[in-house]
Amino acid sequence: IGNSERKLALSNIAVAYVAFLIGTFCGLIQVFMRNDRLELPAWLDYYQVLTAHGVLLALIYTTFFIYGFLITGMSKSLGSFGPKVRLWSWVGFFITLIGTTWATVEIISGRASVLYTFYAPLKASGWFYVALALLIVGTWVMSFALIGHYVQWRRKNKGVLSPLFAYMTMATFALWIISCLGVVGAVLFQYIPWAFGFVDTINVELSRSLFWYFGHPLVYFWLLPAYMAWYLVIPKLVGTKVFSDSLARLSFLLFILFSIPVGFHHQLGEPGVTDFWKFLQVTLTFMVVIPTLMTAFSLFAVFETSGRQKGAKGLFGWVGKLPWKDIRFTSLFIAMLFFIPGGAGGIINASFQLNEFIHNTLWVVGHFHITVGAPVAMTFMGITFWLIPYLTGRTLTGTTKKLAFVQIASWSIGMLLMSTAQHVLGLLGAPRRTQYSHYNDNPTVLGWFDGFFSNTATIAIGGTILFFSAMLLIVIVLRLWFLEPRSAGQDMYAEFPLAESDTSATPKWLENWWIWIGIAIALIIIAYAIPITHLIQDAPPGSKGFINW
Ligand code: HAS
Repeated sequence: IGNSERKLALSNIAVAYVAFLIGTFCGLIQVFMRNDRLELPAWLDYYQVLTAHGVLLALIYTTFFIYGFLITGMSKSLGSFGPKVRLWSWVGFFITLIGTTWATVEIISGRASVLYTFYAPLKASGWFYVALALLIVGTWVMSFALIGHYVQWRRKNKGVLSPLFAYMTMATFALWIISCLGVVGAVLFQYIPWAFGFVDTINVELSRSLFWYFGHPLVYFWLLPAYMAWYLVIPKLVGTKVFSDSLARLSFLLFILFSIPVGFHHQLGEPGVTDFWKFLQVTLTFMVVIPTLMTAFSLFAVFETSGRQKGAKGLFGWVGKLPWKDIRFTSLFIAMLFFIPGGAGGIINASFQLNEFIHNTLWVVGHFHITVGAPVAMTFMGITFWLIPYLTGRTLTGTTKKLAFVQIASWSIGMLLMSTAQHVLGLLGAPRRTQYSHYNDNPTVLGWFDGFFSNTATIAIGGTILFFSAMLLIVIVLRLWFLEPRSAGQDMYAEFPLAESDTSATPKWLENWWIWIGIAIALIIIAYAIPITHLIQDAPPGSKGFINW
């Protein structure tokens, strides 16, 4: 890929890992505070640290890493960027960086302790919301630059299906751009006027609904790049092709359709939205499970095909033929394993009645650590092991490879301990988003901390192992960036492993974006138009309307 794309991708990855470093440190502070083992200095409080932890890891690490990965893959699969694409990608990167830095300064200085969901009536300084708006605009500029690259390629290759990596990138951007409309609406028309004092009140329920219109697809914005690695990198590593090109494309399309009109499943316990609309969105939530099951089917098919090609016999003989010693593979495989309980937990969350039981408990914290914190984060770690060498021209050698195994193993153990304890404590009723660990010594509550997995000490042990693993990852990143030897020619660790995908049987209509975006918009209107109208019309006096003046 071109030099400019290399620098651009590396710049994104560098910001991602700076955010990762600070964010994981905040995580360490977090687990000890909940365990009542740490007193913070007066200028720092629990919510400041929790906000920094959530924003830096869930929003900033993921976003910058995703762009680093997608920029590299788009350049690899469609060719070098033209001057305009290059220029706008850099412009987008700098806008996102300014937004990010500004938002982080607001959080660290204590002016935005509103958590990553920034629910009203918690109020941050107006500049925090301006910074968030910049962050999103920056990602849009980068996305549109890459969409421009794709459009140019399609003009030059009329009637040809685009390479699978580029297609999946476009689906991810479609999902991202449509979903951001909700949060952009809330930030521009509700939070900014309210936080700067132009209006006195805010329509709280509307702001939450607009947030979750964005917030749920946000989790698939994290997940889809991981799926890209599962669909395209894994078959290459196990020595075979993508199982089915059309299945892969269809599963990404289904995410565009079903990941957005489902935000109410985060608000099942809230007033203001009638059960009918909640039920409709819960039903659509179950539809979004289908593309994941398709992905699991496709990956098992890849594992089995490659195993059989290597002579595996019997029902599970192929397991022994998988390349376990290749850390690029092992890290992704463990990431996928975590998604089995992670996704099962998601189904529990989305079940209307069961949600009452787990909502606002530590269970939800356990859930998102074994979805975004394990399947997504560990896939990004697995990608890091070859993406940085690919971009810096270095390679992954003996010591760093061993460190990478230790890092993945320790992340898995830490996450297993921490998230299991979070799930169990959540079932026992321990609330989320609170610094109080002993709940005023309430006798019923003290019983929560008896067992090994119903104990905040286990969370703290898991969190400490995770922090150790995170620091190891930073060491690996630095070694891959600056210290590892230059790769000599054909080096497997300095390659972008992209599997072949046979498009001969793929129907062309799968790449007619207007049809799919049109259906997605229709579904969004069906699921949201009436309840949002009600939220505006029925708002309590003093908070009527969108902007409330
Ligand atoms: Fe979730 C809350 C429902 C998936 C992240 N979720 C959250 C929050 C986050 C989050 C961050 O319905 C907290 C938000 C907050 O701060 O309040 N979630 C779901 C459902 C799914 C789901 C139905 N979530 C994710 C993913 C996330 C993520 C993915 C991040 C990346 N979630 C909810 C709900 C809430 C929620 C409610 C609100 C709770 C509340 O009340 O507050 C589905 O997408 C899950 C589908 C997945 C499966 C698993 C099948 C998997 C298999 C294995 C996969 C293996 C493959 C490879 C593909 C059904 C079968 C095969 C190879 C191997 C080696 C196995």
